Amino acid sequence: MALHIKGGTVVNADISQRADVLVDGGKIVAVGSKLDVPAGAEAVDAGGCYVVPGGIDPHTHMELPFMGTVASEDFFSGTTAGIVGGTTMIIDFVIPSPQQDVMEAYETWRGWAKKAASDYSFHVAITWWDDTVHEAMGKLTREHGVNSFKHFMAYKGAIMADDEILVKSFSRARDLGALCTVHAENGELVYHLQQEILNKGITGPEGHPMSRPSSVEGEAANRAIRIAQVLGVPLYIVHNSCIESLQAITRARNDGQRVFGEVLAGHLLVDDSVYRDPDWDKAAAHVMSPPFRPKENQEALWRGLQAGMLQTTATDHCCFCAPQKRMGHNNFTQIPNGTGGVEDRMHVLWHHGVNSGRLTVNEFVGITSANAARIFNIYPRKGSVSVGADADIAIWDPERERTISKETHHQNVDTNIFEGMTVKGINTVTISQGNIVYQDGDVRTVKGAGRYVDRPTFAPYYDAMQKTAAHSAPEAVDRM
Ligand code: URQ
Ligand code: ZN
Ligand code: ZN
Repeated sequence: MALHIKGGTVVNADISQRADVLVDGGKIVAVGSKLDVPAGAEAVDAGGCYVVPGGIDPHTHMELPFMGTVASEDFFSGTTAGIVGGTTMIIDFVIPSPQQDVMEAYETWRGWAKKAASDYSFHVAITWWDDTVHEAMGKLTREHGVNSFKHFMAYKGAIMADDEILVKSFSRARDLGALCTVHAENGELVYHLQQEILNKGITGPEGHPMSRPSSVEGEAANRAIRIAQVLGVPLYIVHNSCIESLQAITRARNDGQRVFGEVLAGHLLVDDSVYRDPDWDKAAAHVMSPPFRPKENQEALWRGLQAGMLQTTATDHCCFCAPQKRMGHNNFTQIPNGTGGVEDRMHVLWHHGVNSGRLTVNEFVGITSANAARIFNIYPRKGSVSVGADADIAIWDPERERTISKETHHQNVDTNIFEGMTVKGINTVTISQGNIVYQDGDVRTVKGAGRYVDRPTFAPYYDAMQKTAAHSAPEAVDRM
């Protein structure tokens, strides 16, 4: 059925305009005034509200098997929660276990995601290396629309990629025209600090941030940046949480290196005082990596967004309920790492970003949708309210308020890191593939309606990068 969205102001990352929008066949077919509306089209009154691209969350982990358990949010409940909050696409992660066939892992995750209510795509993690991994990366880019490969520099003894894997995988990704992404924490240092802290008898959640100081993140961010620079491959650093990693990105970008930075809504608004909560469950509920940081880091991250040094926002939505978190009751290193946020990301970013004057409405669209679409090469199909784009749209009422709570959220988790936060400016309607899937509290998501989104590689781009890399590589010197 066609939709006629009337009386709103269309806000894209580049421009705002008072315009109506016509949707048909799952696509946006017209934007403007006096549209030729087909008989039977459903009218949607957007009077006085903004009409923005549906959000893209480029970092989620629905039903992730991790640290001896499985994340409590699955692809249907998680994409439903996202839709309630205005997000109409997620990019999740295929994370093969070391020695697991990469294509087998990819097919497994594809199976899990079939229940999704909105569109989705996958970064594929490189957690080990041999010729089969090399081959799989080629197959994934050529035949399965994967253009980004993830590397966990943390999680020693599990999924950690050491420098040898980084170098081999980054080189392969470059040659394939794919992007490299990293979780930047020095896993060796984390492991060492964890043992030292446990040996001091500190076993509670307060030990978690102690074992992952921001210098551990800054080192890994800079190391990944330097490896990418030498090899001539663009780099995307996920969940930057601190000043040190932001400084590493800023230096690289000021040097003209192609480095992108992501920041989580949680890291912008939650500080490390949560780990000092005397209630074990409340402190453990906030155990995620990198950890929430001391207050000065939040303001620096906001400035990084405003300055364009950080381009995307995400949630790293990876949920574990109290019984799961209690697996680490006697040892904080065994508390499953992860927190939620997919439902609240856009709401808290509007309230604390736009209402505060930090961001324009156009910049809000950039950091919640358009920039991720551009970086991962699905723009303007996604991230834009324009003719030919997918009809993934949120109608945004800047006056509407809500108070965030685990009691009322749609996320399948028993805590909310934004608990009690009142926000002003939320979506009243969410449209996915041209269908109204949420309206004023009425959730109309359909299990399995989501589609896998292919993301083409960037091959032509890399020729220039390689020439640049060759130019900047240190001159070979004759060794005496
Ligand atoms: O590290 C990640 O991004 C995954 C395993 C989610 N958990 C987390 O603590 N961030
Ligand atoms: Zn991570
Ligand atoms: Zn993650």
